[in-house]
Amino acid sequence: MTNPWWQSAVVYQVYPRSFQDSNGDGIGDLPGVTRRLDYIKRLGADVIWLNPVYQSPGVDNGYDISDYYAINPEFGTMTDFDKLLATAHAKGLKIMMDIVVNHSSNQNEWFKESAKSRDNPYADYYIWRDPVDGHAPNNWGGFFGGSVWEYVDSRQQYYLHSFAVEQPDLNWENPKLRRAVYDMMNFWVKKGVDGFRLDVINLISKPTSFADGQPNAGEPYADIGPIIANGPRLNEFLQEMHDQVFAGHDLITVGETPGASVADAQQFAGRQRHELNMIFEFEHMDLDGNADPRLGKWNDQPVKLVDLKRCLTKWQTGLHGTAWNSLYWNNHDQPRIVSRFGDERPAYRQRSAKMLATLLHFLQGTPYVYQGEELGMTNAHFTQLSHYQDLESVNAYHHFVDEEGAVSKETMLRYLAHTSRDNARTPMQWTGDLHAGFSTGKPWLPVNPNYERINAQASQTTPNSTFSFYKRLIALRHRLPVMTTGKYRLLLADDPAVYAYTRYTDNQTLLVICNFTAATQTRHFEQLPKGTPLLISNYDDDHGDTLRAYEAKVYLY
Ligand code: ISL
Ligand code: CA
Repeated sequence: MTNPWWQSAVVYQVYPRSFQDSNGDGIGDLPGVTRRLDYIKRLGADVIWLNPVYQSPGVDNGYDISDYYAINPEFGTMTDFDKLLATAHAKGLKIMMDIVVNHSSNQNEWFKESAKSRDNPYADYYIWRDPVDGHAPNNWGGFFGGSVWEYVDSRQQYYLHSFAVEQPDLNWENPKLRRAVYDMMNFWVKKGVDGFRLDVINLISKPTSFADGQPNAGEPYADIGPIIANGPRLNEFLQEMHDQVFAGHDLITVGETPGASVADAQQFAGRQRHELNMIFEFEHMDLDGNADPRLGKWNDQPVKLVDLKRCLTKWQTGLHGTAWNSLYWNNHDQPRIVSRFGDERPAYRQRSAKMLATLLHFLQGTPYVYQGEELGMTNAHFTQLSHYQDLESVNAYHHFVDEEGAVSKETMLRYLAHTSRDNARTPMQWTGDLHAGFSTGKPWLPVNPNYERINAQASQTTPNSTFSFYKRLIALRHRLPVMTTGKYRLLLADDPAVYAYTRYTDNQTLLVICNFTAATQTRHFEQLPKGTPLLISNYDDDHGDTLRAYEAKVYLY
């Protein structure tokens, strides 16, 4: 069986708002992306995942869509989109759209109609419930804080919103809604897009019972995430979507599935299941959660290497031969990996960024590179709440500091600096010039002051840069089938400092060795045949059993 193309492809994620501004309004846009396609091509990526570019009031930076058939004027016009797609295709780059169909914006015509009355053609496009004893129907709490229920006078009912109040959940039980979603997706397929990233797609099938959940101690609401994830009709809906949209097209499809287990992935992204090609799971991103369950993701703790090994190993072995995963350290929702699992001190930043890249790119799955990761871009280090724009961060601060007093102001600012989504969203650092070459105007989110040192121009003119290292890793994936197909075996499972593994087929082995510390380590790998040359390393030479600070090296034999 030959492997589908997307198994040996590399995806580059573009967050259009922060990538390249073309008209000086401080907001990245589609002509900006088009202008930078050669950069992505030079890196060697095959596919671009474009975060949502549809018309949106921007409450959640585009994840609140008011018109699925229109481009956000801040980003340009449909003509600009068509031009981007055509130019990308001419350069051999594919474009993957971000589709958000668990919810829409409350400014979407569908919702405006739905809210008017209980009997109009859109009445059942959203999830409406009667009040219970004059209150919200249950105690579910949303991803961005507060109750998931919002009362609307015109219907005298509540609607459900898993995320912000302005993001009402669509009612997938309604076949008319599903038809409308597939029609919309087919509109984009007809345009010639090459695939979809499906936002929180494992939340679309809601449970049959809307009974109260169990809140964490001291919290008024029960976290809706686990309650609505992997609902009873999810596989049916995904297979229907496959039949109605994907079938007969050679698309790349990835489902964002927070909370998914290995067994879930074997369904959504299983061979011959006709659902999705692959998923984004979050287990390795959730390893550094706060010990206090109320605080969830908000923390400032480093991850323990043995936990990371256990987690990645479970997925590598669990999915081998049965399903396909995506590989990522970063996206627009996560802090920068070099600040999180690496070491951003100037002496170690590039070294550790390359080490992390090595570890990830030799695993089985489709690698995703988030804009700026290939430069070793770091966290933003914002020091005041006013620096943040992300509603999740701002809501969490108000909730934990002002409402609950769960943590002090200083602690919460430290948590935000470590974890906030805005760490990933500061503008792309292109040059050492004003606003990092991102815009001639004032950027919508401050540029990281380290742009004078860390930028694409500097990275591309230095032979040993993080950029050129990513370029080499991507080229290797295209050249060596063992990176796509090889089996995975973890070595040194309990070692707290060194992550080592092999990938192997019947006649080839890759040995990957990564020192996760700034200290020198000594490890002996007896399986390595004497004299085997390095395939790739973040140092110029090989010191054998001695591993220098953040050293990463790979052998092929
Ligand atoms: O951001 C998160 C972790 O900090 C997640 O809880 C995130 O909200 C979840 O993974 C869903 O993310 C996606 O849908 C959200 C949107 O805000 C995110 O940007 C998007 O990636 C709602 O559409
Ligand atoms: Ca602009």
